[in-house]
Formats: sequence, structure tokens, C-alpha cells
Amino acid sequence: MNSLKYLLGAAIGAAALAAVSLPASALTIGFSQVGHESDWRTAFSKNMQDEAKAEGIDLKFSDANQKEEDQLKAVRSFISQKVDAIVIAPIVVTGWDQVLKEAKEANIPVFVVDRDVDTKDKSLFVTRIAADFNLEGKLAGAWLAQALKGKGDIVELQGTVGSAAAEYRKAGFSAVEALFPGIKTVKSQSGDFTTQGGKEVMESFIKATDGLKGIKAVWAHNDNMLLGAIQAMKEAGLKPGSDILTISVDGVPDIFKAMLAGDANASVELRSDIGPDIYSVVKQYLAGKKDWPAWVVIPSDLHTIKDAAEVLKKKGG
Ligand code: GYE
Repeated sequence: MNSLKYLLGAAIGAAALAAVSLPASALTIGFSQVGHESDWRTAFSKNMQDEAKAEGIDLKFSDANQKEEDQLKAVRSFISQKVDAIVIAPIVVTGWDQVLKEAKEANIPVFVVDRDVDTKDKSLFVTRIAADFNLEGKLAGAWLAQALKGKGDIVELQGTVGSAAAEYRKAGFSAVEALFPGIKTVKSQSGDFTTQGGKEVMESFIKATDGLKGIKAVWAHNDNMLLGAIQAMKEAGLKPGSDILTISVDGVPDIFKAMLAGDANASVELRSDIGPDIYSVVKQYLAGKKDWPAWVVIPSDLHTIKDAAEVLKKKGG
């Protein structure tokens, strides 16, 4: 009887121990993040970290500070730590082949998220989980073409040079612009997706065009650059949101606040809460589902002053 009790106790003890020691065998994921250049990015990082906690994932998070070489270092360190999977939000599209081959040789699956890579060998990563940046550019272009009634000079604030988010958005927007001979981008420069970058570039545009003379609108590849540009325009006595129309991408809380204040007009929102989508793909892959489309598309949609208050409320702002 005593020995039965003992056995029972030991079994319960072992079960309890197994439960306690579960985190040690939990899924370990290395996530190489671009940086913290925008509100969208910090919201995405937070979502990845919060969701990892909620799902019991051991997330090794690395912020590359918009520096390519830091990102390559982070991925190599994940490989040497033998993580179960690597998630990469690539800063730029180029330069990935070698390190992806190293991950493949180490048998660690790689998932590309958010921005794209230009590697020809698509077997170097499982899939890409991301919004359609080209479509975002098209939505922005279509909204602006309509708002301008097909006529007007505009200036463009580009995102990080060589990033998929900047390249694809520019291409999408240009495709629509090409349909409207009356619309012309007269100035275009990168503000590196930051508020400060957007402010500085807009200041230089204002100087170069005698206070944006003849300019009817600003197209910014993200909200933060536009928020910086709005500051610059207001400091120069201009009226963004009315005299100069604005369109940008991301849908961060501050852009909806700017719309409600009358300083901005529209933004294409892309989801930053994609942690659950990403982890779900990684988990299914590790559990044996190996066939994935090359791209798992996350939807994006356009918002204006009409639904700004409602969206802001949903975002808790
Ligand atoms: O729009 C911008 C960020 O790659 C989609 O990067 C992302 C972009 C986003 O810094 O704010």
C-alpha cells in the first residue's frame, strides 16, 4: 500500500515536474527585427513579444537598428544558438543568399515577414507573411488621383532605400500616377521611414520650391515621415490637410489624430498585430505542414477622416 502510494506520488511528482520544465523544451524562435524607426514597427515588435509570451514561445528578439550588418549578425547568432525557427523582417531586399544558405545547412527553417528579400532560390525560406505593399501604393495613388481630380504636382517622401516597403509602394503608386497625365511627382527623396527624416526632407522641399508653390499634395511611404512633414509644413505657415493634401501608409494612432485635427487626409492601414499569424505558420510548419504558398498575404485598407475616429477608438487611442 505504502509502495503504491509512493509510486502514485512519484508519478504525480513526475507529471508536475514535466509541467514545470515545459518551458525548457518550448519552441525557441529567433526574430530579427528591422529596428524601431516607426510607430508601426514598435507596435509590431510589441505584438510579437506579447504574443510569444501568451503562447509560451521563447522568443529571442533582436533589433537591428536599421543596420543591415547587425541583422546578418543576429541571424548568424540564432543559427549558432540552434533555435527551432528564424523569423526575419528584412531591412533591405538584397544580400540574403549566403546567410539563408547557412540556416538551411543547419536545418533551421526561415520565415520572412513584412518586407521582402530578392533571393532567386525561393527554397531558402518557407514563406513570406506580409501585406501587399504594391497594392498599398496603388490604393494611395487612386485615393489621391480622385482627391486631386486628376490634376496637380505632388512631392514624395520615400521609405528606406532598397527596402521592399519603399520599392513596392513606389511602384504601385507610380502605376496609378501614370494613368493621370495631369499628376506629376516633382520632388522625391528618402526620409528613411522616420519622423525626423520626413521633417528634414520636407524642410528641404519647402526651400527648393519657394514654400511648396504649385504643390498640391504629399505622398509619404509611411505615417511617421508624414507626421514629421506636417510639422515642417506648419512651421512654414502652410496648411497640410487642406491646402496640401496628404496620403501615407501604416494607419498608426497619431495619423488618425492628425486627421481629426485637420492636418492629414488619408492613410492606408496595414496590420501590425501579425504575431499570431506568423507563429501559427511557424508552428504548423514544425508540426509537419510543409507546403506553403510563397506568400501569405495580410490585408491592407484605406482610411480617411470619415472613419478616423472609429479606427482610432479601435486602436485604443
Ligand atoms: O510601413 C514603416 C516601417 O516594412 C511595412 O516599415 C514596413 C514599413 C512600415 O518602418 O513604417
